[in-house]
Amino acid sequence: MTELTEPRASISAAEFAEGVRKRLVQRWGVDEAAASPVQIYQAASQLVRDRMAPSWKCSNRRMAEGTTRTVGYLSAEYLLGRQLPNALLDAGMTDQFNEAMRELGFDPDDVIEAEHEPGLGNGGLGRLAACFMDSLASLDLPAIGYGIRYRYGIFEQVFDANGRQSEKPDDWLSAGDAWGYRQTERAQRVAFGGQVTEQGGHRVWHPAWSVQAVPYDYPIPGYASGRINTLRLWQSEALDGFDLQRFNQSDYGGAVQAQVRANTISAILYPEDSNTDGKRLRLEQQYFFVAASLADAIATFYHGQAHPDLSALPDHICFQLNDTHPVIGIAELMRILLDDFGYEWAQAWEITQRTFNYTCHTLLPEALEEWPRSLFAELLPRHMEIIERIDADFVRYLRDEQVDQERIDAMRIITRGEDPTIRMAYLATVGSTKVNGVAQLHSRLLQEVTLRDFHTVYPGKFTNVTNGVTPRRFMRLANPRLSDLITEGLGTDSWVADLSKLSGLEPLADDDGFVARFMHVKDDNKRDFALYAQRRYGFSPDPSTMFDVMVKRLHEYKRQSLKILAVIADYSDIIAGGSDNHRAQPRTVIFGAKAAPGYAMAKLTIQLINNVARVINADPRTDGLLKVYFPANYNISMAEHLIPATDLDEQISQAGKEASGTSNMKFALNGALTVGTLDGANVEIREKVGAENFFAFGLNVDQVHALDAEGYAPMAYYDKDARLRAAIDMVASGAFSHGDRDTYRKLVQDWLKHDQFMVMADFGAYMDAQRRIDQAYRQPDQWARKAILNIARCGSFSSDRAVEDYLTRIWMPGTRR
Ligand code: 8GP
Repeated sequence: MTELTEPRASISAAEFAEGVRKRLVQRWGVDEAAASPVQIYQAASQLVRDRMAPSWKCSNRRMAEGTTRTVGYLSAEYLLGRQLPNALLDAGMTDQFNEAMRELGFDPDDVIEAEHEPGLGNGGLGRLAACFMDSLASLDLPAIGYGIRYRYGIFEQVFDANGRQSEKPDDWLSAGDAWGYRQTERAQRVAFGGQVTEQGGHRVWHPAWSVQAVPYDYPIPGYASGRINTLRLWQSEALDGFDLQRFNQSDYGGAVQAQVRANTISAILYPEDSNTDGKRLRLEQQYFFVAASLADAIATFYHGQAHPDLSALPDHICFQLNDTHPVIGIAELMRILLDDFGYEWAQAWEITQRTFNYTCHTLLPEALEEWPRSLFAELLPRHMEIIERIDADFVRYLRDEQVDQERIDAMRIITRGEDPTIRMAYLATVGSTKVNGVAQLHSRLLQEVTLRDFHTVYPGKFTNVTNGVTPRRFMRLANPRLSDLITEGLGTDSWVADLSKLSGLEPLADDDGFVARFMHVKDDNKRDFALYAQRRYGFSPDPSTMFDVMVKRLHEYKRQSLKILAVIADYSDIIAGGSDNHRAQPRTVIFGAKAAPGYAMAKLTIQLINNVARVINADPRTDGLLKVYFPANYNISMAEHLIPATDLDEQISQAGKEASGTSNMKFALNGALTVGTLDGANVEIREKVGAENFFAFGLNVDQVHALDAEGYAPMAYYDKDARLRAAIDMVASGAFSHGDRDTYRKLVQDWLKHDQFMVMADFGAYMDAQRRIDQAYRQPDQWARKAILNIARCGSFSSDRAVEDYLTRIWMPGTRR
């Protein structure tokens, strides 16, 4: 399949096959003739894992005993994607695996696809965590990722006959866990509730109940580095799981009550939190994994010491807080230092601040977590006291700095008033050494808007690290054809570990032979995707059309509605037999998006997209011109098939709302061109690839602010723009709801009356950009040239570079590697 070289492992295909056979017999008593692809996958994974074990042990020992500061990544999400292909690549066993599978009578792709992808995350932030874990190991840096082993990951999305989203539990462990090692002896007790009393001048917490946090360790192999780091995911279990007495009294429910309660904590990712019970559960989850992780880190670096010198903790490990979910860790470390080890407040605070750093991933005020004080005090009374003291000290500090009272009130960690809340982003900012945003524009806006007052008080705290993506998964594994071509073009495959080498491709953008080969690669990838879509989803996009793709979480700020309105406007033009200017450029528009289960507007948008697709695809007038598909359940595996086949990538959020985006990087590195607003990392991508190789459109941040200030009136755009009117009228008329004019009324009303994210204002510019895109696409070799330049100039969007930036700016400032 691929001609690329890998670090070669000393295993032959025959040995690989034999190893699989042996495990099939040992585990299930079957041979290959009787085995299912899932069993073959399990056996192959076990073999790879077993072969990693010695290096893993060695990396763990080097981490615990070495002098290099370990990175502790604290994240509620890890969107890992399938493990087997990545592990095979890193261990240099892909070829042997492929051959062994064929020898056993299986298609290697079927075995790879038998793995149920662990979807232990929601979106960008969770995938970023997975990319960083990969890069840390590949750069041979000691790191440990901490998170939760959710019993059910991100929900499985299904569409009903009306195109509406519903959610099914993601039972990712149903066939067993091929990669996680249960580590019962490293279990930690995590306590909740109760009271705090004063005893001999000390505050003593008497918790009301506890659970056991049991870790499962997942290997994170580095690419060609030999290092295997650990992702440690905690599972919540009851301390005394089963009450035999109650069972014997026929109270069967009561007998497992503690078990059920404890299991709930790690049951699902992001429980719905519109009510207090949901909120409490989320807070329990956060404290659960953070408390277990801190205790585990101390056990790792101070193994068995009765009087550990925790002033050296930040020299052993620094914790990166991946957004606000783990921020309770700041109060927990304070509690450990004060209560468990008797440190004075000042020293404890100094240690804590040196141990933590915080990454913010959003600009939406509503995404910055706050906890009701009452709930917090009930669940974590001692932590509440600690946060009160942190808040009081902070206020004193601000007064000393002559900050005026109004600003002090605005900055308090605990809000005033009737229902006070704890602002976790503020606690994170005060309690960390460094705070970073995830793209230049985002970091600037954090400093100037979202956390402006904090930036004024602590200017040195703030920095930027632009996100990155791993070239192993998103190029080398997802796009073997392009990878082969790049390797041939550069004469080496060292780019896989050093993506800056892609710049060597730049001259090849003018080489007709190379350009032609690139176009072949893209065509073949599109054909592959068409086959995959046919097999998997039952639709078959025409590879001779432009593949125009928008995949990401469904959120109003990301503006899927802008895209679907443009599609409807084109459709309306087609059926009106209008200007055939754009009709010369046939397109296949592909959406992928999950909406949060409680997010009504997002769900309505999904319903609209599905119904627009239904109507357009059934209308023969669109044949050969326009088709729209929305495969359900977008996830990493779908991304790996779709991104390499994409011609045009849609990154059309309202400027100032998308913190960074990372799919924009994946698409550009796979030779898609971007149509995008000047938002998040789009700005940097455009700078790198050159304005002529990027289709920018729409209002920039300053223009958005100005329009807001002067009073935004979306209706005016509707009145002015016939294309927009045609599209909205069509939705309102019931064209996509079997004639029912009510179905999308909320959406239509919102567009015309409210339109928080200025879809109307950007519509005209967006349509114009699409016409420029049509023009450009009609010169395929010029388009390909632009795509090659995108690849050649995007090497800095590797997560290896991002991790290096974290290293020099945050984790080990002053060091150069
Ligand atoms: C995302 C941002 O939306 C995206 O722009 C960025 O690329 C990515 O983080 C990685 O930095 N943010 C989230 O995923 C996020 O805020 N998730 C919280 C709701 C859980």
